[in-house]
Amino acid sequence: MEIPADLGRVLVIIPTYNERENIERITGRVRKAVPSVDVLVVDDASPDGTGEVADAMAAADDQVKVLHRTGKEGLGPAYIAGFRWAAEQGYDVMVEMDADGSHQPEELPRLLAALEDADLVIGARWVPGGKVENWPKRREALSRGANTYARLMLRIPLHDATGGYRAFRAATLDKIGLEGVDSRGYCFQIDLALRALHKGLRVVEVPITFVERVHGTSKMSRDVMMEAALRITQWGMAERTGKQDGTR
Ligand SMILES: Nc1nc2c(ncn2[C@@H]2O[C@H](COP(=O)(O)OP(=O)(O)O)[C@@H](O)[C@H]2O)c(=O)[nH]1
Ligand SMILES: [Mg+2]
Repeated sequence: MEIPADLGRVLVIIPTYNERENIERITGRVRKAVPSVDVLVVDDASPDGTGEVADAMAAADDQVKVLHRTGKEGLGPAYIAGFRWAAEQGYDVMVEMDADGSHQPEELPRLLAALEDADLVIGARWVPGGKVENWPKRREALSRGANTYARLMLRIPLHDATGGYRAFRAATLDKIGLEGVDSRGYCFQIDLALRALHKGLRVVEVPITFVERVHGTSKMSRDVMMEAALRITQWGMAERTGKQDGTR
């Protein structure tokens, strides 16, 4: 399927940590679903050899690139490195996508179509038409709870602020400014959405079907959850007391 030509050059950024069994399949699906887009794998020196698998794909396909980082630093720093690389290469749209098949490449044309009238498009689970498949009840409750807390605490009109299937215009990332972003885990997603809203940018949610991974394991951890809970609370308090740090 093809995508709106006026959006310009699109890069799908896939962060990986131990995704050896997933990375070829997801990259192949992206290349097949939307042949005009390029793929960048950002690997944090995965011990399982994901980086080497990605290198082999890049050697065989000009539209696949790899960024190797020296160690596991979390999702946020991996995406920031990917965004910087994309900006240097002159891409116009940066897409975030998980490696594990949870985000379906076949839905990408719909996200990109919505970007025609938006600055940031978030693929959302917790909106009418959004779905999750095979997610344990516990994970669903956690995600719904975190999103409700974020919506109320931060007074934002989003239902899936933690969602990690997204399309940004390059100009959106420029306006947000990534210098002050130091969120590491999933609260990185909330951080960027909040910054975009505070800049008055158009943030739109599009329903997606999120499919739980079959291979490999989740990197969700207690630390990641604590970081998100603490940050949401801090940002919410800062908003209420008028002590925003100026970047938001
Ligand atoms: N480069 C990099 N990728 C990561 C890191 N943590 C998670 N990821 C990737 O981010 C995506 C989402 O992580 P996942 O473990 O599936 O989270 P979940 O879906 O919330 O359980 C996957 O592609 C992971 O490989 C990290 O520290 N560095
Ligand atoms: Mg996952």
